[in-house]
Amino acid sequence: MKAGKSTLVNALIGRRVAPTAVGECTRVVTRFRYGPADRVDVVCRDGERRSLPLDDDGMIPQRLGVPLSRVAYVDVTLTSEKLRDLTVVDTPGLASTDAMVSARAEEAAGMSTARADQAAGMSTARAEQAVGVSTAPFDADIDADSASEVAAAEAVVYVFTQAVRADDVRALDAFRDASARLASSPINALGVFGKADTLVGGAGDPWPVAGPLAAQQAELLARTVSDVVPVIGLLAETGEAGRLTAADGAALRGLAALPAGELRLLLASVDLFRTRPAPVPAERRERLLGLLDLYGIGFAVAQLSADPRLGTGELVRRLVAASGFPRLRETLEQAFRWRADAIKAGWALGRLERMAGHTRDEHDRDTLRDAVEGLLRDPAYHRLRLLDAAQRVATGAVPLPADWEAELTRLATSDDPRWILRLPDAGADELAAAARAAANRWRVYAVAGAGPAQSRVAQVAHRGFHILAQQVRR
Ligand SMILES: Nc1nc2c(ncn2[C@@H]2O[C@H](COP(=O)(O)OP(=O)(O)OP(=O)(O)O)[C@@H](O)[C@H]2O)c(=O)[nH]1
Ligand SMILES: [Mg+2]
Repeated sequence: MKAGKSTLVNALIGRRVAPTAVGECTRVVTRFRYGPADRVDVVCRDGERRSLPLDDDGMIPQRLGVPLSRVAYVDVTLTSEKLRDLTVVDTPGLASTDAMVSARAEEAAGMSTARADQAAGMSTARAEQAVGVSTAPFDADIDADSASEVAAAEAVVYVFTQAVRADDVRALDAFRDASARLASSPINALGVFGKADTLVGGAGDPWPVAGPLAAQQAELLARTVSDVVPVIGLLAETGEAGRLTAADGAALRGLAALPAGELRLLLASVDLFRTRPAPVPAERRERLLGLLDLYGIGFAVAQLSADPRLGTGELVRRLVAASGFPRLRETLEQAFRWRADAIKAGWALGRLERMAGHTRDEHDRDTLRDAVEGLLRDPAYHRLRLLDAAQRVATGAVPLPADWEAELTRLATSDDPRWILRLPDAGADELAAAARAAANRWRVYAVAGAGPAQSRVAQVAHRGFHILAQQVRR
């Protein structure tokens, strides 16, 4: 909750469309996809659709005009190029167990707010008043709408903050539990350590802490996510959505011209930044806080001090680079995208098989079955089996020795034989020989020593390397 999910969604879309105000909770599942016109449709549980205009700021309106309990999801189509081949789903936050408890206690005491009443049925929204008191960041009861959206997604990005700590076993257990129920695994899920800038006070540099902390979280969550990427979503949103204006740039330049000592005082805390005398009006300062927060302001001012002629466009580029966001987007685009095709193909095949099972007409049924069988024999289909096997191993359901697991994961998640076989400079012959050797090793493993579950996985890996050896030679 409040980890910066909607802010990241806006950065991915390249527009500020999802509400992210401090008090603003995401209360319904919102789907963003490409369309010929900007359009917000509230889709009700009974199938009714109601169109709404975006509000004056170009954002999803606060009031959906339908009681939240009736809303299945909000379907947003945008002309944004970034959505051409990507659909992004924003879900309500997973509330902390403690926050839930205190919210319920509050309700019982008759103190529940109108907002909480409005949100009846959306358990995650009720904890709003109690954010920040959590010791466990994940709620055991993910609301059903979020759960089914996430289960249907080809990739899942979990956004959390420093709440997932090495010593917080309860938090980690809850997280693993949630991930298992959402059918996500390290093969398709990524962790984002959000709001990395808020780790250290004031405008201090968070990266020396954020990097190692994220690495530690990645280790702890190795059975749940493939990696944990630290991100300052706010800087990414401001940059990607083009929110920093020339006037903002001018104000930052004004601050950069201040004596170093004065600047240090100004950037020591949000309060000081708001109240100390400075050549920038209070309103503009407030705006800068909303766009960049203290670390972002400090970063921008430092860039401008070092190079007073720096243009606002270049400044924005540097802010985005400093946000850690490019690494996140690259991972999504490269690692997840082609896997997404394999996963979609798997669903389609599953459906066709079921359809064949239900078809009465004999001729139709045979035609369908022949087609499906033809596809199953295609070496390309083996990729799906590999993904499935790697997924079972990655979640710990089928334990394998670490280096065997790593090899299987590489085979299942890449089509680059040099990377899979860890032979970056090898020629085709050497690669083919290495792939054959790997295939043999897995065959031996499948027959000897391993249990039945391991054996099945090993057979899939064996065939995968066999296919790889053939492909390399071609
Ligand atoms: N300093 C800082 N603030 C951020 C960052 N990302 C988001 N915020 C702020 O944190 C608040 C909550 O962000 P949201 O994106 O709405 O968080 P969320 O996870 O969508 O919240 P819920 O949907 O309510 O669970 C907003 O005021 C954001 O501007 C960040 O990287 N740094
Ligand atoms: Mg949100």
